[in-house]
Amino acid sequence: MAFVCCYQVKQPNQMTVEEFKAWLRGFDGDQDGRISREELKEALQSLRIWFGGWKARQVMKEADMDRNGHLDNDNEIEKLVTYAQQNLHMKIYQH
Ligand SMILES: [Ca+2]
Repeated sequence: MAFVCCYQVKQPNQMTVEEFKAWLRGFDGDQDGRISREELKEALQSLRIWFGGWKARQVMKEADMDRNGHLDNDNEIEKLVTYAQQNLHMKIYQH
């Protein structure tokens, strides 16, 4: 696959980790405090990130350390933050 430009962030993409978590919670459709791949996909698509579904799978591979299909603890969210910074070009500040 030869994608030259795989993503496009048009919304404000600078936030603190706390804001990032709050933003994520907005996509926690069933309000169970965990982020599933589907919820993550919606979050990515809301940023108009291309191939949101594909990227959501990549993120889960990287960040879902206990492989339970959800991002549900601080370590996993931390990984997600790192992924977003490195691969989604989001600027997330540690305060
Ligand atoms: Ca997990």
